[in-house]
Amino acid sequence: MKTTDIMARLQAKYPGEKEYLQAVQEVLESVEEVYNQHPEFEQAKIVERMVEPDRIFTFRVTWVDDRGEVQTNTGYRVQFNSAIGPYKGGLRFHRAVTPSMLKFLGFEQTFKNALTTLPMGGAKGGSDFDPKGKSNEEIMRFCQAFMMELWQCIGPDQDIPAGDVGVGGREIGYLYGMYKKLARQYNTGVLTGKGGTWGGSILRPEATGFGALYFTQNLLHKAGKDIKGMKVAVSGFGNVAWGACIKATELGAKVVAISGPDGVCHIPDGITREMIDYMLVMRASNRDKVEDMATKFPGKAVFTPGKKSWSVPVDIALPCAFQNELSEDDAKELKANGCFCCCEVSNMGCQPGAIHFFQHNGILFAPGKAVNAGGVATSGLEMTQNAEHISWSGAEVDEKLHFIMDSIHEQCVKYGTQPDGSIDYVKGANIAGFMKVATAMLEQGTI
Ligand code: 2IT
Repeated sequence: MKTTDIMARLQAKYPGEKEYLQAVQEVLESVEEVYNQHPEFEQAKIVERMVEPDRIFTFRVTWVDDRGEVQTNTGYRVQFNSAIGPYKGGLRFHRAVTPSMLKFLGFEQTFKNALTTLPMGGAKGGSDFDPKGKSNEEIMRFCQAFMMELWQCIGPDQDIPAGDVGVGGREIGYLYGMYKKLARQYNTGVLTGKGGTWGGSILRPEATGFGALYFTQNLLHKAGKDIKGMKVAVSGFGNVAWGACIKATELGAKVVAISGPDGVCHIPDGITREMIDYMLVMRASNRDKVEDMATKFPGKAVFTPGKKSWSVPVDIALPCAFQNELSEDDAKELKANGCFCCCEVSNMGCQPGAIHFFQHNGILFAPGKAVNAGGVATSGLEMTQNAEHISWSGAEVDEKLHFIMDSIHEQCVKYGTQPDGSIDYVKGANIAGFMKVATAMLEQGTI
């Protein structure tokens, strides 16, 4: 396999699918050497098969807004790979959603899910619906209209969606309500991220952020450091940023920045529990403005429009928002301000130039598919609880999550340790996930 040849073919076939091509390139570069040591992979054309989704459902979603006007959006479900289990992955509602974005996310999800140690294949879905400024009733009507098409594609042993950007507990509730009505199936395991009284796992909302901090702790320990007393910059103020702020603060770090599309909030004394709770109110408002934090906590949070969290001097950067949110220039600014570690919590949050800069300038870096895998791992734990018709305590879920994050870190170390003793977490995560999926595909024959 030659990465350049495969990329040239994919670029010609899918011109303009920027995010998808970026994600594939990163994985292929990482695994090329190992792949070429396995002629049986080459013979079975594993890579050529693995970069193509199994199937993509595309559908029209029509709904009526609060003014009585008819609105039309496009919905998708990309079922990427089922080699190690049923399709699993979130739904993203965001105005910029395209097939390229969902293909990149589905591709990444396949390797991430393999890293969790649980039997889940990879998928992603969503819509170009923009939740910004929408009322609760509009959100409900959209979710119902979306499920009118999606329900035929999913099932608890087939494809299990969850949340992602723009889809949280409220949306999962509306989606599940409509699923039941259409499918007349009452197995709650068809979706994860549910409410606590109807099959949701304790700790699922916190899991992505908590898992990310467990991973960060492992990475720091391996490098002989501790998170206690560190200054941390987080981006975004959604579900993932929220969980990361809770755990970082609990572990003794100081979160001094959060951000939104409108700018950054600098919090010199560190985020408080009251402020963390307010992030939930901000998300539920659908205003998409981090400035609201500064309005609510004057003097404690200082808003600067048009700036990112990466402009605030910190020890550790945690991108928690969107793909490509951290550029090479941002990486340089972080380093100039003393940052020594970046754990990517968002999916593909760092641009390739930023990763390259981190890796060649002594900054510890770990990729999203390893760092944020605690979210989908806890979804997997939710599926187990649903299948057994039981519910575990928070302590039990947390212990399992912690164990899974430790194991993901170990896999990265196993496959990513370089001859000079340093750890390439990008390579480690990609090779570990790839080997598992490739081996399963090989064993299941040419399908
Ligand atoms: O990117 C992700 O891993 C998620 N949005 C969570 C997916 C899931 O199925 O819980």
